[in-house]
Amino acid sequence: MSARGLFITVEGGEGVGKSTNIAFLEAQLRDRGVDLLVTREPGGTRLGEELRRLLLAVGEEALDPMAELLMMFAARAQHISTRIEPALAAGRWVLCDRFTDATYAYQCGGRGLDRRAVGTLEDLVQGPLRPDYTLLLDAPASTGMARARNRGELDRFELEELGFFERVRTTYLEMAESSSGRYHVIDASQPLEAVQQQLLKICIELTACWGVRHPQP
Ligand code: Z5A
Repeated sequence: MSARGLFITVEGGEGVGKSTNIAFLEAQLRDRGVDLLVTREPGGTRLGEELRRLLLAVGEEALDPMAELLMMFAARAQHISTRIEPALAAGRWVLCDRFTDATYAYQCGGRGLDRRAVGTLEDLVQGPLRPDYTLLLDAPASTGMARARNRGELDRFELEELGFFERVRTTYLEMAESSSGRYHVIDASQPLEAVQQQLLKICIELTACWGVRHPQP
């Protein structure tokens, strides 16, 4: 039986560079022989992608924050049972663009929902599953918003005001502060080359510390 894989999540406010840097991390980890599943939340499965479409759509009916929270966890339940757990159990590493820390940041920090409600759903849906390692790409909310707005049409979250994204950032930084070593915070307001130099160091350290299990032929 293969050893369990490493579960890495990448977090941050909008436009901090998650997609750009996940592509970089993926290439670096694969180059070092890591058998990797790259995925995202909300999404990663057919159901999850369908829920993502509904969550990001700018509709006529405002989405109730509790409905939004439950949709995030419905997508997560499907994602964990059909993709994340099987990959980790087979010894593959999982690199996930956002996970439950995003729920604490957006639904609790941003929308003001009770952390205990999220904690209850987290235990119910995930059991003991938690990320092993979390990279937080941190930048002032205004920097991320400006980058995202340069890309064109805005989704339902991207239409939120600056204060919403400032609360999201504060919540992420509080989680990083109180997490015992799981978080690694990177200053994502630096030029991309400087961000990626730090990511490269992390890839080297992670593959050295955790060992790389090559896929079975
Ligand atoms: N959400 C939630 O509420 N609760 C949850 O539990 C979960 C999610 C899981 C969709 O997520 C929404 O779901 C999200 C939170 C919510 N909404 N928001 N906001 P998403 O991750 O798909 O959405 P996003 O945060 O908006 O991601 P994004 O817009 O794709 O941004 P990004 O991936 O972080 O950035 P990027 O596309 O890589 O970079 C943006 C631009 O900046 C691009 O032109 C880059 O070339 C440029 N860039 C990147 N890095 C740099 C640096 N260092 N310097 C200069 N320019 C840079």
